[in-house]
Amino acid sequence: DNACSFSIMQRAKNDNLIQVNSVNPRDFSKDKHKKVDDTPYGGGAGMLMQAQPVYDAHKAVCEERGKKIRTVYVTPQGTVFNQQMAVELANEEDLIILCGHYEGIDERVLEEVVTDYVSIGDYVLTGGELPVMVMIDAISRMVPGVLNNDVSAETETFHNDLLEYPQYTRPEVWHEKSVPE
Ligand code: 4GY
Repeated sequence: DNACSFSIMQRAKNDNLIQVNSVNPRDFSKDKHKKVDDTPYGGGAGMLMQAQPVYDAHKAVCEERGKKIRTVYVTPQGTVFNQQMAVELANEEDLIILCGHYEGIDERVLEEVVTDYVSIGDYVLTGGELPVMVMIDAISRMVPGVLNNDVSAETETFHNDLLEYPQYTRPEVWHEKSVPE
C-alpha cells in the first residue's frame, strides 16, 4: 500500500476512486512461530508458502466483502499482462492480487482460489511484490477519474497500442533543434 502513496495513485486514493489494502498470510498462521513456509515435496531448492495461511487470508477478504472476488496470481507462468487486461480488470469492483514469495505457493490453494494467472513479462524476479505493484498501477490508472482527463486514458488505450507521437515543450529551440511544425 505504501508503494502506491505518491502522485497519481495517492490522489486517486484520497478521491476515493481506488482503495489498496494488503493482507499478510502470516497473520493467519496457526503455527506458534507464525510459520507460513515449508520445504517442497520431491525436494528442490528453497521453500514454498503453505496452503492454509494463504487460503485463510483469501477467505477472510472474501468474507469481509461478502462475495467471491476475482483473484489474480502473479507468476511467470501466467498470461502476459497487457493494456487490454488492465482495462478489463479495472472494471472489477474488487480484485485480489495474490503475491507469491520464496519458490511459490502450494498448488492446491492456487487451484481453489485463483481465477487468473498473469505474468508481467517473460523473466523471473525474486518475488511477486513488484509484479503486484505493476498491476495495481496499470489497473488503477484505467479506473475512471484517476487520470486528470479521462481522455488521456482513452487516447492511450485506443490510439494504436500505447505509443504516442514524440512530444515537445518549451523552449521552442533547444540545442539548435526546433520543435517540428
Ligand atoms: N515475471 N510476472 C513474475 C515473477 C517471481 C517465486 C512466485 C513475473 O509475474 N510474476 O517473476 N515472479 C516469482 C518468484 C514465487 C513469483
